[in-house]
Amino acid sequence: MSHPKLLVTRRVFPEVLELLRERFEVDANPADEPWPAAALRERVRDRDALYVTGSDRVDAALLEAAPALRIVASGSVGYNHVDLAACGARGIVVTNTPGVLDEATADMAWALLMAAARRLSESERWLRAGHWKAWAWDQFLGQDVHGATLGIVGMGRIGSAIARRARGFDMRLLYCNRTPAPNAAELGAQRRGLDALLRESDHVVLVVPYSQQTHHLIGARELGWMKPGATLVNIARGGIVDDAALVRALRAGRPGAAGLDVYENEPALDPALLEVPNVVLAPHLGSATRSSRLGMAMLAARNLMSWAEGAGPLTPVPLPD
Ligand code: 8YV
Repeated sequence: MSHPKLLVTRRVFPEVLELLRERFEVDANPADEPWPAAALRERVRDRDALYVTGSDRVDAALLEAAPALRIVASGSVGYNHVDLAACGARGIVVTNTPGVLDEATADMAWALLMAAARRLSESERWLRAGHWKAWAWDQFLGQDVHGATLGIVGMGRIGSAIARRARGFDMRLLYCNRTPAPNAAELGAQRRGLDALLRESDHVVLVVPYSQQTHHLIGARELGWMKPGATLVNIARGGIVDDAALVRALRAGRPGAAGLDVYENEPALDPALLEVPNVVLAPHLGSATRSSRLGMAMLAARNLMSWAEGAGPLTPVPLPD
């Protein structure tokens, strides 16, 4: 029996490709740069399955070009890059990779929070530029993290992992969710509306999925609710924060600092962000540890393998009716 045809959109770990080749006839992009849209549409034409990352758009135009497509496996927990309604309408299964990246992403939220609150990037740039001539009492004074109030917008799996780490810093914990988090009492977290959370928190971490409802959830008005000197961390998705408004707010010192892993229009971020000193910038590294990325890549592959064996996908994304 012939194997189903699979398209892999970017370079992936060799052991993952090896596994996929056991069950699929694979056409794999050997490069990190995605194929141009027209080339991708051409390559997907006869494919039964598609292996993508969270940085590849699977939109109606692509699905239109793939009449045989039955499954899209994404190596990401987020799935806002996949047109779920169009997949549902065509009976295409979509899978993501929940769970395997929670801890690494929570670590990254803390790395950005600490670096931003204690001005690590800014002071390192200054030091490397040869400006350090003498120690001074008030050089690069940052914000206390220990004993401060941490606001988590989105208390899901990753938000909870961030919250657990806050205990070691003796922090007061607030969270914002559409519904009460079942583990809030165990985490010692109190629920607030977004407005109150932003007003009360010294440090705010955004961990909500991107959707039409969360587009520009944090804009000029919301940034204005934050305490002067507060820290804002976004490890969720670009587009949840209005980047242009954030640049203006950082220049005005409210918030005092930001740590960003994700951006609108990634990887072409707003050049103004590069000019603002009080922001720590990372190139979408939230899940970037070897064990976490390999775990995600393997789970995406195992979803495809399980589907190809007729056992159904392991971690399907619920599709709209
Ligand atoms: C991925 C992510 O690295 O899982 C997600 O949703 O944002 C990251 O962990 C990114 O989407 C590339 O696939």
